[in-house]
Amino acid sequence: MTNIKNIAIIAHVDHGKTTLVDKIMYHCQLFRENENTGDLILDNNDLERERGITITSKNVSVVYKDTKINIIDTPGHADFGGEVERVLNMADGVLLLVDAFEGPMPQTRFVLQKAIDLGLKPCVVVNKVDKENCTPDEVHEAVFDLMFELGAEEWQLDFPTVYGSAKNNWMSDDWKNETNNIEPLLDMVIEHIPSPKIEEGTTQMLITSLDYSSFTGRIAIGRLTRGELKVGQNISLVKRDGSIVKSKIKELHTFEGLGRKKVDEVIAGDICAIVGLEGFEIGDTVADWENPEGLKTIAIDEPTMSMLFTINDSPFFGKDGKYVTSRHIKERLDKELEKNLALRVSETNSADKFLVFGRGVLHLSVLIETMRREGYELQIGQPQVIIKEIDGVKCEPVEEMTIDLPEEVSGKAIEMVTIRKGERRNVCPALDTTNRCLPNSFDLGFWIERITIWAFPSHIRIT
Ligand SMILES: Nc1nc2c(ncn2[C@@H]2O[C@H](COP(=O)(O)OP(=O)(O)OP(=O)(O)O)[C@@H](O)[C@H]2O)c(=O)[nH]1
Ligand SMILES: [Mg+2]
Repeated sequence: MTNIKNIAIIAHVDHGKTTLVDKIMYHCQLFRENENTGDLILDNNDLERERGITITSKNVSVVYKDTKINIIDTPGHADFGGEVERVLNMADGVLLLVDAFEGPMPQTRFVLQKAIDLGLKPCVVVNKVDKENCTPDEVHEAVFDLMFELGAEEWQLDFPTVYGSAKNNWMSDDWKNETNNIEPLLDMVIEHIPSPKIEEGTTQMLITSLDYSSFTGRIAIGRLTRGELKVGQNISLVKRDGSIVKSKIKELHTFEGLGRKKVDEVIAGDICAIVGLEGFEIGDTVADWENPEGLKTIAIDEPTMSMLFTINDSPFFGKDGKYVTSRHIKERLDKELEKNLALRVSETNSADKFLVFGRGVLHLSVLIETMRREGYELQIGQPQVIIKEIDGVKCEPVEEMTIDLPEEVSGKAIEMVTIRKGERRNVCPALDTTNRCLPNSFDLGFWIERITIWAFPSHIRIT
């Protein structure tokens, strides 16, 4: 049996996850010498490439020293945090990337908390040590403090660390000692990430992710924790509510390199994709036909924001797109619901209007832009935050924001934040960083005024 390691790469947005996966793939020779595949290979859809961010998590696998390493590249933006949380269920350990200049950021905390709670082994990568004025040792210490604060157990606090620059293709045990490859990182994975624990018993696979193909329909993805899966096997699907639906496996795939390979059988511990299951949802368990036992199911994020999608009834009707009717829009939204898990759509009292709920402005804007490019024409309303009542108290979603800017212009930023009911959490003059916690309604107006802020002769970054 081949040895398997399942790892997820987690970090705050832009700390270099996808760049690192590129380098791992090159090192493990997924490409021919003369093949020029470019950068950020996994950020493969148009919007990901244009925005330079990862939107959906992706699975790839490489072979290093006779071990198959399944790697899950995750998105760093907070709107997609729920997706990271879900896919962590497929991993036995995480590579936590931290920028050697910025140190741990809000999303580092969020994803690390989830990994610790799931009992995953963390390995730390202090990345971007090529940046000027970076402080890798302090960052390492800050990561330790953060883990301690988040309630990590002793074996998790005893994490190994490598330092390096994913961009410049090197990793090392000591950041002052530059190497010429990323082997120290791969060796760390082999040595410290536990192999999947396989228990005795009948087939069990938690569906943690899904894919969609217009030929075969929805594809269930997860890690086989127990037993085996074979093509043609009859299985039971244990639904979230405990009910059982019988089904059959048409096709099985495991991850190989950048793609998937059709296989006849999957061994426990490996991550696989199943084609042909009827009516499954994320969080269902694929289990034995006769003695089905469900696994603990997983939560799906609730939406935090809504927008009204309407047909274009302005004088510019039909000028921009070719799909313009409410039937077109409804069909497209229904199709999106098949694969976009955090999305909800509700009909309104008008047949031309749909209320679309999502995880944030970025999440919804990605959908709108994708639809526009596909030739849909629609009007959208102002985004509205969703107010939820918890124990009789009205609550609204909050976001954390970090602003980096020189002290002399901080007054204006503080004023803008305060007007929008932002609450100041931390001001850190040494790093020129102002860190605030804001209600979600904040960022709607702020995106517009941000353009004004850009006019300052300084650097401002909103995360
Ligand atoms: N200086 C420097 N820049 C780096 C390094 N690694 C990555 N970058 C740059 O950081 C930017 C973000 O890199 P990505 O790999 O897209 O980051 P990511 O963590 O995948 O981002 P999201 O998926 O959007 O969360 C890119 O412009 C990279 O070129 C590094 O080691 N040093
Ligand atoms: Mg990425």
